[in-house]
Amino acid sequence: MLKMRKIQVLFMSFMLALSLNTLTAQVEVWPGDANNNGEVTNVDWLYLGYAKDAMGLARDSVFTGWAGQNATLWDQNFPADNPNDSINYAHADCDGDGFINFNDFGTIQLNYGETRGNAVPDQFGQAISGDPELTFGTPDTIDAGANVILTIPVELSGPSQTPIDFYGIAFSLEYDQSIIPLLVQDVVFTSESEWIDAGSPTVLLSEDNAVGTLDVAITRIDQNSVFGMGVIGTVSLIIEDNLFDNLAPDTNLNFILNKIQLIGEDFEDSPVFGDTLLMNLSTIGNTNTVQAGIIKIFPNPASDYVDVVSGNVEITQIECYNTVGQLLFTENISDFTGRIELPTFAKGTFMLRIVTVDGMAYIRRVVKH
Ligand SMILES: [Ca+2]
Ligand SMILES: [Ca+2]
Repeated sequence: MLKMRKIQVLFMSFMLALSLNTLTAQVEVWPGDANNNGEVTNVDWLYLGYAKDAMGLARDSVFTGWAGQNATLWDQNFPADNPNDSINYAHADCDGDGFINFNDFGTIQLNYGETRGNAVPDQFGQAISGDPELTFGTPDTIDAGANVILTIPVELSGPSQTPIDFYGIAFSLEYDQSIIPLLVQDVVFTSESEWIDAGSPTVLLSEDNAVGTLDVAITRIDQNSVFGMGVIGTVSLIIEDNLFDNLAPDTNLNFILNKIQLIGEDFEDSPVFGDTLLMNLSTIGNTNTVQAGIIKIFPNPASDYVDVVSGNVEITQIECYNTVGQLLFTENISDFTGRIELPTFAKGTFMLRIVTVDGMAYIRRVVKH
């Protein structure tokens, strides 16, 4: 009888262990939250890049809505300093089909910015002397006419300009949301570097104009990092017609690079110094080819013609471009005023590049209606 009781206890213990084991093999996955911190951000993009092409158990249904999904743990975990903190690959299979591929990157874009209860925001290490830095390069001149664009390179380098081990990077570009909406187009980031060789499908951009933030993530997907340094992309601003008329000349246009997470071959993230770029509109005007408020055009919008009037310097030439930068015509003028006839033009927006005798050029946008 006693022996029977013992066998019963043993059997129940076995069943309990079995059910516990089954329980621990299950996990709740929120589609897009690849690092399981409760929010979908550009950092999740790095986890997908690292785990790209891995395979495991599919969930019962392929579902990408923002709701917790039951999943079975995969065999693989992301590397972590403390094994207890390691995150299972099941979280990176955002759509639950058993493969980590570009569809999962799409799920991050779908659910970007979503949060669930008990979210623990992504952590960004504090850089100290000797850590890599992400910096703004020198803004390029405004190339009047063909492309009325201000470009700012973004560069990544190790301490004292040494190469770094690069697999992926996530960062945020912050700007003054009260000024940027005055530009024709929003802030654009283009990843165009050969040394990181990330390829366009692996670049995430998510802009939030309300708070003035552009989140960027770039990751390789081949499980091999590269050693290098240099430009990783370019921030571009397309300047609004009368930005220089509407804003005080001493207005500052500021950009900040922060919330940076850089990972290398071993998935270890290293703290990275960010950067701040303070640009003064008057500086942009002086160092480039645009100055504030000296040239006026009217009427604008226009139907038949536009008059261009210079306050104190003679106009020598007016060039007219369409919005993709094609030169439509050039008018030679030797006067303080000039008239541009528009009757043969289709309705739309045109850019005028007005050159004055002192060699300056001024950009004005004209709308034909
Ligand atoms: Ca996350
Ligand atoms: Ca998947």
